[in-house]
Amino acid sequence: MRISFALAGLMAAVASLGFAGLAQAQDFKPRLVRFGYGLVDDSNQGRAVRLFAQEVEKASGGKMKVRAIGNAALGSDTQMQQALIGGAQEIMVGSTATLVGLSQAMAVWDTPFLFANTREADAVLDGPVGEKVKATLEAKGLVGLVYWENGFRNLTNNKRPITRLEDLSDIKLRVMQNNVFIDSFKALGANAVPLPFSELFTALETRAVDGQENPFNTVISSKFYEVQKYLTVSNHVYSPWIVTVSKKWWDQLSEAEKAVLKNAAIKSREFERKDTREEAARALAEIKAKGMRVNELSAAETARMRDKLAAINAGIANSVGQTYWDEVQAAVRQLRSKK
Ligand code: TK8
Repeated sequence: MRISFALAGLMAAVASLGFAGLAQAQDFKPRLVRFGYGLVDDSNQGRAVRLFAQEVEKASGGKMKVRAIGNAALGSDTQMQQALIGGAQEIMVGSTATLVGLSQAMAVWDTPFLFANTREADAVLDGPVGEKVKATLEAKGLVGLVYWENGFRNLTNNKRPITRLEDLSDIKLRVMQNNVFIDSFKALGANAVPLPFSELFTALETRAVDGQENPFNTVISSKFYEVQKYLTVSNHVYSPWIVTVSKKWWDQLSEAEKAVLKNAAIKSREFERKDTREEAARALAEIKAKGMRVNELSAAETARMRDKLAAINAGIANSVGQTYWDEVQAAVRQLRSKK
């Protein structure tokens, strides 16, 4: 018993020291790590991928080289997931929402108005139930490392400011490819069109769709202000990103290599959330300066939206699994009761 405790302590020490500590050069093989993502290089996603790359290279003594490949050059989120599963790509970051086809449990994060603020999001995602949901990916051939912040989503469109729910009724709105998003926007009366993010800018530009919903950061980095006139602050759902690794590749790594990736992932998470929040805090001013017309959804209309969306909760609980649903709800309630 005592020996295994000592061993666990030693392993934790090795993990936290990384290459500079007890791990030896022979624990690392030369490895090329392709890290794909959907947004442009100059985005919160791109910046955090580069931070991760630097950390991994440093901690592996230059043995592991991370190549950051943005702009969906390796494919959309779902295409990259398949590449990871097959072992043709090592790492990616994308929306948890696009993983729902592989693991239904992931859809729990798409529950409208689940988190009231980022404090709740961080605590629940990084807590026990967040870990459990992340672990469901392993059976599908993916290892989830950490959640990053995509952020609270807001509506943009080309037709009109959304001031009442009814304003959505004739809007062709691009949504992420998953049932919770499709059902949510159908419940709100919009014409929900699922499309991969990599096709979104062109769809907006050619007016194949009228609008979309994403955090402020993405409206800026993807230059949606060039093709969208109105932004409505609705904060209708908090969207996480998740960093995932090919399990096929992960299983070939030494413990020291895995520890390097895990530590770099945690550092990238801290960096990414801070960076995203700083950018989001100044984003609205920039979006207005770019010429978009911004309005805030009133408290009364937000309440109506919330009520309409509550109608799909039972369906979400049913598809993600009642246990996950209940645990997430309990975790949120607990946070609210103790602050
Ligand atoms: C980027 C996407 C994006 C997401 C979306 O690959 O699809 O709207 O918000 O961040 O994952």
